[in-house]
Amino acid sequence: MSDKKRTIRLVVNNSAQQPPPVSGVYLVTDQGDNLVGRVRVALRGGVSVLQYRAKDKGREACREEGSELRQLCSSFGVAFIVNDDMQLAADLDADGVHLGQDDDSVSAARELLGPGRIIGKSTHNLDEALQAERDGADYIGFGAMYPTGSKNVTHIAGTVGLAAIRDRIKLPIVAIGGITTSNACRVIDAGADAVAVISSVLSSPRPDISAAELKLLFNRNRPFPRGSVLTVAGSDSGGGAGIQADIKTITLLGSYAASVLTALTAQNTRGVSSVHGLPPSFVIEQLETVLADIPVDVIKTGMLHTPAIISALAENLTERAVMIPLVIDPVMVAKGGTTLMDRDGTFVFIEQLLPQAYLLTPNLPEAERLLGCQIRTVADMEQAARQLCSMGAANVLIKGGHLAGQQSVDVLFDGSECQHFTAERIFTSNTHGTGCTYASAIAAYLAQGEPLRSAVEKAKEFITAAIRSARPLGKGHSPVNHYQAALEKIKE
Ligand code: 3NM
Repeated sequence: MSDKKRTIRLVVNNSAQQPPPVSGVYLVTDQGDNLVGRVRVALRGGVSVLQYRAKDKGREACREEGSELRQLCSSFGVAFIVNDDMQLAADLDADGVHLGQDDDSVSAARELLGPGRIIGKSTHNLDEALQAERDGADYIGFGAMYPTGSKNVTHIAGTVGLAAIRDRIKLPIVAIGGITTSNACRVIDAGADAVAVISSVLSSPRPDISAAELKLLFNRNRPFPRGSVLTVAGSDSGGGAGIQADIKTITLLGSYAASVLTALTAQNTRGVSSVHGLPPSFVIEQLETVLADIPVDVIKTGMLHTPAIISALAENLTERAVMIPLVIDPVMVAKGGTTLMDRDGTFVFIEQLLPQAYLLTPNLPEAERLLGCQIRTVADMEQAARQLCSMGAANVLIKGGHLAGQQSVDVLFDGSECQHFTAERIFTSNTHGTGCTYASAIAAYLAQGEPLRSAVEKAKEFITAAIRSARPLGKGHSPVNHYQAALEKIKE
């Protein structure tokens, strides 16, 4: 494999340090129907290695399916590795082979496959891991982390077992067994370079989303600025909302911020006096120029201004081979009442952009406009979040700031259950930039490898502190206090 190919195939992070040759999301195939179709969707989420594990299939069927998967991996720049069978690996011109303890030796596989191929070995304890290292393997599989329905495992090494061998083993460690988006943080924190998964991605209703969530978690131990967020939004000349609020939030919380402008506003704390939109082609040029060079972990959108910009953005994002998780703040009306997304824009938004959302973050008036119904209670918010999910958003956070009551309750629906995030209600009109800041904080925490619930929880604390500490500025709605809120979060 050439150096160039190796970089494209295996680098899944943006650290200045050289990443290990096997890292990130290592997907192992299952025996279910439509495997190639499900793997294709998963690869869009950001997989770095695919292991073809064909159990109980005839030789010809394996060759046919394996060859389709091999081509798919090549088109995504994903390493293709065959489980157990080094002859099949050679026949399929695979990038490598993964060997069990009872399979062929590393040296036999190296001899058959030739130089530059990746050879992995399953291990379950320190002795096996050290032996694999001495034998010249390129990485080790290590498991099981947790009980699993995908294989009859007899030994649970767990994260404790992983942490115990981590410092003794120089090879990349691919942890395996029962890993999900909920427990993967513990596995990564215990020292895994990659997580091998079957069911949590391939049995997911959204394999792309599950893979993307796992991939983001690998940012959690990177140096600062940790992860990068691209915000696509309008400029607020007053500095309290829009791109300005986004960049302050993302930077103060410790991520890198890039920006694509959609429109310039003449604006202060009292309102928007005019909006000067940018040509959709120039919005896309900014987007393409940034993405061609800067590794972006999360895209956050705010004011998109025109149906043509929404449509051009949606089209560009759908056509990307690997998706970038999208946090969409459906900005529709400015605090002072100016309409920022008209009826046509709303229609295009619902049709084209909303279905691409990893997370949609409407406030109550926005959720009402998107659904054409009234939302009066927390139960209504739950219902609305479910409906917006059924329109295609993977996760929906409906913000309850516009409801009455001593508590401000936000509702997150993740496609299976609702969770509430509650904070004291702060009775103030100093709320300029609240929506932009909250969505940007969630995007930054996601880019830093926080799972969604934790990202929303931390961002809710951040926005609450920013509203509480807002200082009077201008004669209208004063902006929230990004700096003070960030100081409080850093001190925690
Ligand atoms: N090997 P899931 S556990 C193939 O411990 C395999 O060596 C394991 O599937 C080991 O992600 C396992 O669905 C199954 O738990 C992994």
